[in-house]
Amino acid sequence: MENSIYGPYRDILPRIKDDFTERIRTFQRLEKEHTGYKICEHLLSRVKSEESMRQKLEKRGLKADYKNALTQIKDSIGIRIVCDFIDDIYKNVENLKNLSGVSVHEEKDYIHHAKPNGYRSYHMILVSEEPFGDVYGNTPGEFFIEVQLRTIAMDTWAALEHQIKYKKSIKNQNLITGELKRCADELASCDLSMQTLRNLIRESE
Ligand code: 0O2
Repeated sequence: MENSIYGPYRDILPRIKDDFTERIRTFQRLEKEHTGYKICEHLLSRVKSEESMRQKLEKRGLKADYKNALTQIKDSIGIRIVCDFIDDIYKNVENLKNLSGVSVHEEKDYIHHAKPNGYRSYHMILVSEEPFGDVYGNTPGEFFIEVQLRTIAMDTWAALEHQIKYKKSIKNQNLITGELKRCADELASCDLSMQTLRNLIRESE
């Protein structure tokens, strides 16, 4: 425990992650029951690995301790919601905002405002009230949770781009980056077409 970057929170963070994930799965289940449509294709969650957290703290020039890991870095708990359609992303966002004891610390809409490299996703940093003491000594405590929401197409693109970003020795970087951007734009166009098709199918039902 003493060696963990998360100190006394090492075993608490996975519990918060699991409880919060269950709350998401619950509103997604209710949505399906009410409308007949699923709003999530799949969901992933993780506590940031010790190594990644230490690297991130070092990169930011911060002391490697659990207080910084839980307050200065806001993605110690990360959840990714992958959806079939763009509208489903915004339905999940709405539901997340309606959860009790949860507030939005930051949100970035990289779907309407894609990154220059073509990256698209909806990012939220949430603050969740939890039945554990936080680093400030408050109980219930407040804990950051990062939620990334994407379509399957956006997720596929991000996975490939992530691989390339970390392969520093790759040849033809510029060509690959340019082609990736083109793919991102084409996938975004497909996402829009798929959304339109779904709307048409629903209207005709
Ligand atoms: P990892 O290893 O995936 O967790 P911050 O998280 O505050 O350091 P920033 O830039 O302020 O970073 O936040 P932003 O833009 O919301 O990005 C946070 C996360 O989104 C990243 O986490 C990535 O997971 C993902 N992301 C953002 N931009 C890109 C991109 O261009 N390509 C891909 N594939 N993923 C991206 P980390 O901590 O960088 O990495």
